[in-house]
Amino acid sequence: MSDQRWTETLYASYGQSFRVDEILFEHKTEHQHLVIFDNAQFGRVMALDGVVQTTERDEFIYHEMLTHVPLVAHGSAKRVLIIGGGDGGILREVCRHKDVEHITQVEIDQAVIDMARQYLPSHSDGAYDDPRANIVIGDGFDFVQTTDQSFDVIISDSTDPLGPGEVLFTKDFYAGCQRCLNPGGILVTQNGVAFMQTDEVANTAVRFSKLFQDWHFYSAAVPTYVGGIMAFAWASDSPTARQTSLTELRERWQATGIQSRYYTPEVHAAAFALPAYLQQAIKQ
Ligand code: AG3
Repeated sequence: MSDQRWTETLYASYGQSFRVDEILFEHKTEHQHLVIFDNAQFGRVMALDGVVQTTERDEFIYHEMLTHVPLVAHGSAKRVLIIGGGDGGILREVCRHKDVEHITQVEIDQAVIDMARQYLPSHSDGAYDDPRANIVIGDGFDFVQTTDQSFDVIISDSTDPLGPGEVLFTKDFYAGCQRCLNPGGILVTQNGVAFMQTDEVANTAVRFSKLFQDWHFYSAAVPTYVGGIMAFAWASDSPTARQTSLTELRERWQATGIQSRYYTPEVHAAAFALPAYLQQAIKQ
């Protein structure tokens, strides 16, 4: 048995460690270090620059919550934009919504898509071949500033705000998203592990409060985004989408016919309840 270990370096004084059972892919340049390895507990793990991006065993929690919460709350989304998300997990979940007619995904790096299709095939699970999916290799920040398309739901599945992912947490990026949201549209973004990265949540709150009529956060615990609950940011000019009643959520979810492993209408409604330390952090 291998005794090689991989340790996350996202935080200076604390980090989870995995036994590396087999390295399947490694790409190391001056700027980037991407690794995919097998681990008995979490299956295949993909890490970028010392940060776990996704694992086979717990990815469903993150991908279901970042997809079904905005889509079910919207209720009639036809056009969806995904920023990042090269592993295909979000695309897979969006494709499960039969009423969605068009999906644009803007991923900066074709290599991430190719690698994920090869080494993490259950993430996209064929979604890259869905005729509704339109894949753009490019910069998500530029896309939202310049596109003449508009969308009902925008999902930002980014890395942490370090390096190339940083622009996807700026006020200008959020303003770009607002620019290409249809009336009643919803933007959701991954916003870091709330306890470990509380400043990220606080910063987004300031930026959203200047732009959107309604904004808030919701959460889910994803084991390999270690340190407690992951925060997802929510922004919309619809004051009501976030307040959709449980009865309505149940009806809509049942109508999709989707079999989920984490998302339920009850989890959806409860996910917007925030612990007091977060309420304080986002208070304007
Ligand atoms: N994107 C979010 C990774 C966040 C990890 N960061 C952390 N633990 N704070 C993952 C891409 C999944 N499609």
